[in-house]
Amino acid sequence: MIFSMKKIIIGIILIAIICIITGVIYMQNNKTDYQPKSEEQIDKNSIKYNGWLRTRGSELQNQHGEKIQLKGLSSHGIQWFPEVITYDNLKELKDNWNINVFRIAMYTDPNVDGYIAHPEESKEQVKQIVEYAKKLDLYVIIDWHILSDNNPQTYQEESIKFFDEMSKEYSSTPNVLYEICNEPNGYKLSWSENVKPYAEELIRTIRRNCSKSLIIIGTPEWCTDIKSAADNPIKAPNIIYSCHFYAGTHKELLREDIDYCLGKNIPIFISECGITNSTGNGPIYEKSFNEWYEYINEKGLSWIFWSFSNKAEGSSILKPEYKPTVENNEETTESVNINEYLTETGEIVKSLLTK
Ligand code: IDC
Repeated sequence: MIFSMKKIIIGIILIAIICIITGVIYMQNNKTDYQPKSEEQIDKNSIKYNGWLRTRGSELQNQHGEKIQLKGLSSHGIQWFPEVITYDNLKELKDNWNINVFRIAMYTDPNVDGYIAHPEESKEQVKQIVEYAKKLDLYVIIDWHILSDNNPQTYQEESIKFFDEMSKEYSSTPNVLYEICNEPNGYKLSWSENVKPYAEELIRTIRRNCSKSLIIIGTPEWCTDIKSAADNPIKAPNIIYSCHFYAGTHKELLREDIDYCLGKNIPIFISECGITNSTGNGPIYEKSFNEWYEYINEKGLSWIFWSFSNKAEGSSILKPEYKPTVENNEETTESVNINEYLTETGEIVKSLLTK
């Protein structure tokens, strides 16, 4: 009797030991590097956190389905003002101006030395800026900046080739967003006949290489005829329509059109806006811009300001005297702080971005 009791107790102890050993081995094998972080430790502005952006209804969301607002600056034409787009300047804009997106305006028109005239050089410039953005954890928009070439179909073949190459190159880079035509315009141009078929073709091209990237679609009338798109939208996921405003030219009526689109679950992205009139020059319309700013934030829209350049015109953020670097001696150059060369426009925009 005593003998069998002993056996039972030894058996129980053995089973307990086996269970403990198995448990320890299981825990070891399932250990991951993931350390749950407290709310403060997660950088909610990082691309690691936000990842591929997407649209749901009229909302722009991060990869977790949380609403996200991008805000940032657009370059001027990279063929004209490339030297101000340095790594140091983008770092300053990210760290101290709180931008989370930078737009690369790559003009297309060969008559203004755009991509069609210099494809290789333009691509190199774009890639360089994308590299900066990757290092700085910034979203970046590759903007096919049509303007005086009115109809995006004019250079559709070149556009397909360009975006095919870019979307292959950046197929696993969530930083990169594609803006397939800056501002379709011209009295003969229509959404249904020209812009929409062009956009559908370009969406197909990009999607073949990258299923997740956000694609920004220009709308007629220099991106103010957003209602045409809302009334005949493209059936494809993760696209967003662009609306552009210039505070001296566009006011309440355009905001009503945006309301119309949002009411129909059409997402809108302000991929370009300015504080002057639509010429990009002349006086500053601060009051009107503030009205826009309030509206944008009330709706949680993403916005990008024109322009991060030192051209002598009202829309520029930097004074023409600004030179990005100074030479200290024959071998070293030092970058110059942009904040010492801000125009009135630059001061206003900085204060809004950092509010
Ligand atoms: C303007 C520039 C100006 C340049 C002109 C033509 O500010 O220096 O001479 O383009 O290339 C847009 C366009 C944008 C314009 C801007 C201001 O997308 O290229 O830049 N604007 O006119 N749409 C509405 C206004």
